Amino acid sequence: LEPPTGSVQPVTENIERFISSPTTVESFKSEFCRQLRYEQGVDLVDARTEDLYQALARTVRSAMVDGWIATQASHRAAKAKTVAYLSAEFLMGPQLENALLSTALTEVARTALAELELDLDELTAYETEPGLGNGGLGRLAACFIDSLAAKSIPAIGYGIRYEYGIFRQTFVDGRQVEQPDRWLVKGSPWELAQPENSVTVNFGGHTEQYTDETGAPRTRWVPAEQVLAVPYNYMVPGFETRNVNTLRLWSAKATDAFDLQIFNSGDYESAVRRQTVAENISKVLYPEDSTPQGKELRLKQQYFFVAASLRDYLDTVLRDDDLSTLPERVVFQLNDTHPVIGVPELMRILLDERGLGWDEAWDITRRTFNYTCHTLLPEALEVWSVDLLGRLLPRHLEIIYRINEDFLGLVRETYPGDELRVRRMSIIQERPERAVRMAFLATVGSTKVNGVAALHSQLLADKVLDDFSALWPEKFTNVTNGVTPRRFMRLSNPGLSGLLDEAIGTGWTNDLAQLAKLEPFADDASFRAEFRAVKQANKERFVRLLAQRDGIELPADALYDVMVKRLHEYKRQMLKLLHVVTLYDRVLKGEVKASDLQPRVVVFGAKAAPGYKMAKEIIHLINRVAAVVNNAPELEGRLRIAFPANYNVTLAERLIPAADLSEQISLAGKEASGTGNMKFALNGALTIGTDDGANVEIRQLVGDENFFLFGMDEPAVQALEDRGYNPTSYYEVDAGLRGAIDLISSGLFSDGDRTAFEFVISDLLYKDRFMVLADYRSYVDTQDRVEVAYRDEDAWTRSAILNVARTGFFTSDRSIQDYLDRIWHAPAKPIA
Ligand code: F58
Repeated sequence: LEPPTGSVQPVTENIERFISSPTTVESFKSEFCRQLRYEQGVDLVDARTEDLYQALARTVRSAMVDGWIATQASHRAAKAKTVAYLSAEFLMGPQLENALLSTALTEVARTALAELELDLDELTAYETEPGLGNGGLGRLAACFIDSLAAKSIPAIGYGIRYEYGIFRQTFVDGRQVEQPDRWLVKGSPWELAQPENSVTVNFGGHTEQYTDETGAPRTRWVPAEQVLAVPYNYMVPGFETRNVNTLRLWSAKATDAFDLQIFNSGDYESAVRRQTVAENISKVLYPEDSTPQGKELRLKQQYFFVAASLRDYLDTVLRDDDLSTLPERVVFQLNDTHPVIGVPELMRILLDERGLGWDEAWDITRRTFNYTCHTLLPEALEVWSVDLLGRLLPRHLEIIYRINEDFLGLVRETYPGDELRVRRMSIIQERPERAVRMAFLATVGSTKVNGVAALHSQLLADKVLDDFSALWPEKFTNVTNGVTPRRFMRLSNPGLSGLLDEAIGTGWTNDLAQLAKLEPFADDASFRAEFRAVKQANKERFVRLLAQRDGIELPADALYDVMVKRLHEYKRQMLKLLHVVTLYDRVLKGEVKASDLQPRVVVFGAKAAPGYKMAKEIIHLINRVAAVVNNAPELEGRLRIAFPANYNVTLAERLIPAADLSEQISLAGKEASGTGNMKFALNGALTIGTDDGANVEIRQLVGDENFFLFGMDEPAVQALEDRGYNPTSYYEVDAGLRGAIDLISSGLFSDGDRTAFEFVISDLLYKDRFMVLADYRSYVDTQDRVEVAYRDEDAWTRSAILNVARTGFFTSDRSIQDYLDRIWHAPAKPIA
């Protein structure tokens, strides 16, 4: 056989004589019917919705393949510098509409389906989203890969293909009950498995010293266990570019070698058990939002996907290239500390497999990694016990020790005699147990460290990592988060999008700064009326959805007051609930007439980590308050609480466009950034919020008069903490607060049981770590101002329009540009 010669070009031409991707109504119909018949194996007349959806999704997927193949070929040929975004979570949300938008096939698909007497919207609504993330961090990764593609940056997302994503939340008697998220049972039409590109990942065993051919002392890792990492590719199409990037998620499979070994011994049961153990690695997403416990499987997951990703990049993209140029070819972005084990892994590859010396290996490694931190809560900073790490990854532990030794040498040199500082900065903590501080390892092993909003980055440098920023001030930078306007405006809010297109043209979708052109329209009465009509229509759409999805009946004519985010004490859902109970209490006490209340629908959406007791108690309390308030005759239907179960990306896309008021009420200094806050503002909701995370920047941009600020700022929080915080004192002096708390303790929401919510209430009164009671008065007074402001329709709408006009900054396209300018320095490579 002749070896293949010549360029890629003639081959492509040949292939394209035989096949073409569906771009017209006719070819779309034909591909759809082909998919239905030859891939699904059904006839149109017998097809179930599932068959139709699968066929449609595969048809749209096929329209992305040419761009995908061309993108890979072009980037490989150009040896383009690639951004490799390493993230344990990618919370992608539904794919169909986004793929249609990016391929500009929405209308083609609609018409093609209509000609077959099928309805595109019905099939779109049928899709179940892959929930491969917990919340903000995972959703941010999804927005970032969207923007990377839109900006034609060579990029690849690396993560884990969890068999079970974030649990499906249900409520039983008002309590959260978790159901497994079996998103893969019907198969995902969006993935392309590539078992031939599987890589082996090792665990356990020991290390050995030996002398190589040149007589140099070397170390090798002799692992005890192997797992196969099987890649599944997802195409990430860019908006208004032909580029299609890749998201590569790894699935764990037992290796043949170890299967066979046990199988041959006749111990079938243990062969199966061993297989299960291996495949457990990618079985389930950790829903932990609170403290990381000693979770061996979690560390295995982290190493599993990082080792597979590094191997994949080095072997398939770089192939035999000289690794000394690695920092010019790739940048590994660490999305929080979950992938930090990649730092010692790259060191191991360079030292043990490629034979580089320590200094050169360290120089390459440090120049290749960067680290994004997403938290300020000390308990959320990952540590891995030396014991566990040494057992699972003995060679990595040795390397970490050596990194630490060199690093502490530098600290001692810089600060002679300051042993306290050395202990504070050590990558290894000694107490309460010997453990590796992953955030420190990430900081030492990276070129740049960034926080996710201006305030967060400042607090990172001044508090959490202060010793490190003193040593390396130039290492620290900020990149304020952003959200993709394709999904969270264009797709989710077609009404607003149409209005924007007419007013300022269509260019805003990938150049969100253009929203500024909307500013003058805030003073245009007829535009305001149209804007209001869109908001009203969005509420009605949401009301219809909720009736159908949850059987919840709501009025559309009300102020939509929305708090959606993970349930966490620092986010303070309790503060929102105390406000609701206060409104009810005022009516019960006759201080306010129900008929004077501004009709308000309070929407909560929140999942609690399954092991987080307080969060689950708060969910229960919200549901019990809702049950009473929603049926209280005294309120005449003017105050309603809706808590639809299982808040996810799909629901967010319908709910956010309907919101009037966005609740961003974390204790100042605790929310790193928030991204929901951005989505609401961009969809014309006003924010009631603390001076926290990205709220700070939102308020600066929209102006004080278009933002409801309340509560202590971070220095005030710190001062109160230093003085000694006593929550009970607030209860004692504030009658409104006392009224709300006493109402909960009275048993009114718990069938007379006065102890039902003691766990929550006594914590508030005697601990209240997140100072709910301290901010209560300011919050409730500000809510009273909201109510007055909302009644002035024109002024409110004006503010809402200005929120849209002034928040273009929060597109993830801008975040990505900031990463490129400050950290990645990878040029765009649009394909022809
Ligand atoms: C979030 N973190 C921050 N972590 O809380 C939020 O302020 C920020 O806007 C967002 O990241 C994006 O930067 C977050 O979502 C997690 O979900 C972790 C997942 C792994 C277990 C621990 C929580």
